Amino acid sequence: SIDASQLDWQHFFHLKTIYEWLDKMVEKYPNRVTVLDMGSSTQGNAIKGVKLTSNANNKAIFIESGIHAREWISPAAATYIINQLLTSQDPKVQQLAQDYNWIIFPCVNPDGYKYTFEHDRMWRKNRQLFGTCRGVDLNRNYPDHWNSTGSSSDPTRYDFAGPSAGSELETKRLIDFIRANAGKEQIKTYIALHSYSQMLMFPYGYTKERVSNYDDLQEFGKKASAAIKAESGRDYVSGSLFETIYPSSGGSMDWAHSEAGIPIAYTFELRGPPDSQDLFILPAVEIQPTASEAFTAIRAIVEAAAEK
Ligand code: ING
Ligand code: ZN
Repeated sequence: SIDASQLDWQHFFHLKTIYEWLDKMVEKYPNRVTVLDMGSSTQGNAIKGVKLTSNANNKAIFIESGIHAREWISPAAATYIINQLLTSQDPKVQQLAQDYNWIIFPCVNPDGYKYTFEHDRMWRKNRQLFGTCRGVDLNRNYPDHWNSTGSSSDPTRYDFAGPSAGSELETKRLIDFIRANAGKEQIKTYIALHSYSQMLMFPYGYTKERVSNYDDLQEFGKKASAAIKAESGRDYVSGSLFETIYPSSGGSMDWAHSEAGIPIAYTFELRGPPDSQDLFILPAVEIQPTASEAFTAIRAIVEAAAEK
């Protein structure tokens, strides 16, 4: 087993190391951390996460990371946030760890993530086989207006929606977990972490129609952007996903909001590299400031929502 100090947020880590670190956190903080397992992926890898608890009656915040394999900053930011919630000396962070339960899955596409370390750094989808090619874009596979816009029916494409809505095991695992736990754990906030583009986006992805709580989500997003600006000087654009990045259907966020009834749902696009053609390859020195921006935005959203 590894020394937990190996996860230093100055390098990107293999799936195995991330999972060993999660186990280490349970050993170190047995009263506060439990390991969760959604079940196995298409290729038999576990989809592991943690729940950070201080009070069983707390409302919960759910963080989904690593749905796109090559977006390595996403799992790195998830472990950074777990570490902050467990170790920060900042009284405001300690308060958030007290007041909410945090359910965090650093890598919901473990097959794809492994593949980016072992074979192809730019792989995005899962590794399901379709004749001579592979992979479903898991963020186009969710059963909410599935494959209606901004996705493809062609398995060779990077945005292949899959053969049917919710066809992929990874999608089923996440849906089953949320269905079993959204009510029981009072999950009120769903955050999906991606890169790159510096955006804080809320539903919908599939239509320009406004969600019923559009004004709240816009307001919380603006507060989160302002908090990031104050921290690092970076500009993060906020708005609905359809209006801000591009129309797309079958994303986990739309499903979490519309089908699972989680009112506060965001997809963050974190930093890309300062100047490079490979916009998913963030230099490791950017992990800490980028992960910190993600946490700052989440804190701002949670605090703004609590004041409502
Ligand atoms: N962007 C997201 C993508 O899946 C997105 C944007 C989020 C689309 C949620 C649909 C739903 O394309 C990246 N960079 O992956
Ligand atoms: Zn992505």
